[in-house]
Amino acid sequence: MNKQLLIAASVLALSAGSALAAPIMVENFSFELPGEGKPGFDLIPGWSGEGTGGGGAETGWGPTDGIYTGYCGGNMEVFQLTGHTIAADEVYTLTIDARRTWEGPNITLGLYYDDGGARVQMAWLLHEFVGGSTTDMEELNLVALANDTPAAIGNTLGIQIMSGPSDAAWIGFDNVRLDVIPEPATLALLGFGALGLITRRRA
Ligand SMILES: [Ca+2]
Repeated sequence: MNKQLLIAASVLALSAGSALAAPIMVENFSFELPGEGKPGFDLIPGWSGEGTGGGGAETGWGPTDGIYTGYCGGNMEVFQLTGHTIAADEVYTLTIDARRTWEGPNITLGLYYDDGGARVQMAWLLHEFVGGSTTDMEELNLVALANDTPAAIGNTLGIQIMSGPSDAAWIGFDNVRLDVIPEPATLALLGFGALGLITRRRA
């Protein structure tokens, strides 16, 4: 193996971490279903809601995908268990667009693992909305490392959206995205695969 090939392989391996982030499916990520009326969380595929403030899906309020947004009052936890099993060395990025629709002081994004039906939080991001009684949609990001929560490994990954403490305060959200960067062993295999490709092309 010559030096040029080694350099090419190293660059590929280094760039693989960001380039190969893979999406994890988020069911009804944009709150477009069921697509009629103003359903509560008990009627929205993929999502559940618990708490006293209520909420669901509605049209308007600045959707960043489609025509519906999710919304809730205070003291609410909106959540979805994905189909992804947490593996060692994985890195997750949760991205959501969110706003204050009426006096909602803040939003907390969370990633959790399912422990026999209990939601155990792995990582969270508290964001305070700055502006008037309503604000525009803004993109929020939460990054979490599987290895920071060893008990999570082998369990299923979930998404949480939580609202602030006052029932009479409302937030809106849309376009929930979740990505995973593979563990280094997978990256190494991909790097070697790319190296093999280069070698064959030169042969
Ligand atoms: Ca939407």
